[in-house]
Amino acid sequence: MAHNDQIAAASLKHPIVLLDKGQLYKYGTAGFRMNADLLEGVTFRVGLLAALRSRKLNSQAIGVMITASHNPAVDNGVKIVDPMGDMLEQDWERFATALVNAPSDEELVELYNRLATDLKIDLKIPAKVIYGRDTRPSGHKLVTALAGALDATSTEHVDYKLLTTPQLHYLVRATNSEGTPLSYGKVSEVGYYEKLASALVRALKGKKINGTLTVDCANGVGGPKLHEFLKYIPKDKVSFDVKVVNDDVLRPEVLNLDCGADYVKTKQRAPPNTKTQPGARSCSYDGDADRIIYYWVDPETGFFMLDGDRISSLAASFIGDLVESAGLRDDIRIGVVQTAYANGASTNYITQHLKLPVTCTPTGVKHLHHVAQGFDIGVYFEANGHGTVLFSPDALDYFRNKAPQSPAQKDALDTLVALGDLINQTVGDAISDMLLVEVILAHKSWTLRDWAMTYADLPNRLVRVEVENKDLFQTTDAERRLASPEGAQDEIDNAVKKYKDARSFARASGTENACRVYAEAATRSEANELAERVARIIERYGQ
Ligand code: G16
Repeated sequence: MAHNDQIAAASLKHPIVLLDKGQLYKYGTAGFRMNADLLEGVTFRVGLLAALRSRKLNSQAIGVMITASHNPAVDNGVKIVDPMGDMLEQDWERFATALVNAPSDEELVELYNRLATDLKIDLKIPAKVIYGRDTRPSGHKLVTALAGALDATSTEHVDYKLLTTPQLHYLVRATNSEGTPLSYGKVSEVGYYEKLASALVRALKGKKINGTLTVDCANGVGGPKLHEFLKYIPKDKVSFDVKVVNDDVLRPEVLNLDCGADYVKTKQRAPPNTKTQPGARSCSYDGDADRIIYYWVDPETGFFMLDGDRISSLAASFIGDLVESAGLRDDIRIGVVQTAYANGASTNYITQHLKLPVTCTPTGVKHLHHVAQGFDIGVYFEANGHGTVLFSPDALDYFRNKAPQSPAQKDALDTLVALGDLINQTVGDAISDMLLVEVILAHKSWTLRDWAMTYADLPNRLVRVEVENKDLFQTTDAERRLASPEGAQDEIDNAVKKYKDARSFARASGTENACRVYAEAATRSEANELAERVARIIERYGQ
């Protein structure tokens, strides 16, 4: 059978590390993610699957991103991107898991061939994989392992080197749609910048972006990429004053260290090393620039955060108003997708004030993205700042081709078309989401304080709990309840009953070796107390 000897020989160079105590590698919330020392063999095997996937999908390009995003610098990760820039189809995650856990090179080759047969894949047709990595030094070694798998399977491959995760998603879609009526943009990093810059001008329609925006790039790949993007904004048309901070990619150990979106969201404070004017607009990206959180700090109010829920409701409200102004309220279905981490106040605001339906899915943008695709306009954000807005091809067609009945309708339709280009349609994208927020604030002439006035968050707290075996914790009801271990959910329910307007849940993280506990309640001290109580319950059951 084709490639057997090559795969076996290459696999010897990138051996899999067998995990202790018979544990298995798992394709988690965002692919395989762990200490980089364990990932060389994993990445090699992911390369084999990417090659199979490309051949299964008639030689379309498949993406592979090497990143551990918000995790510490010693970790890394690898995930597969499908042809339209979406995350790998979930059915295929088990094939990835099976290949990665094959105990020997012989069994790996055998499984590779069995998958090809079972999935009716013609191993003789061409295959193409494109890939990129974040700034982690371990990325070099993992890229070599990946290329080894692609060479062994005669797969054409393109190494885009350093990229943000959303840039890789963009490039995958652009590659596969090139030359078709649905072309997503030029197939290059420059194409990505040009597309966003041009859409920014069109979406702003001459409105002014006020003040300075400080952007904390988590010392990750977002730093150099944001600097690069800013060069493409036409200065004669848009004045956008950006101060980039935490953009040190030369010292790997500072990646995500006391900065970045995950730090800001979980600690509920600004990165200690960034000094801004009181009340000035700031935002933080995460390590691979697919998440964003806004905030300000001033002596009067202290720290105030505008997270993914806020971006979601801001975007849904603005886009809803545009659809109304375009006279399309009865034609376009807008929906919002959240996870259990969404603040209860945001869900109420969206359902009761904006009158839009909200669906709750398990954590992981792959779940939210899928549900959002069911609407004409699907707005999805996780509270941690990861999300985007999807416009269906029909909706975009409609906005482009509907004959406006008035100048106001034309304005609204033009802005909707521009937003369709400005917003990364493949995955959450910190740069693109930042531009979306800036455009909306400019249109509304809003400061962050005006934005914050739309509703009051319920005080909440997120706690990370290290346990002996996180796999004991299985959830149900979109992760809002624990199905096992038995008795744990009853104890959580009893704890929640003690507090006013309270809610809490626990789940195993799919990217870290830990459980996460979320709690919200009427007051900050109650939310903190409840989170601590539930964390103790999880600690006890996780032993
Ligand atoms: C990834 C996923 C997100 C998820 C986050 C945390 O983000 O893409 O959808 O919210 O992990 O997941 P978990 O709670 O399972 O650890 P990132 O930015 O780290 O790639």
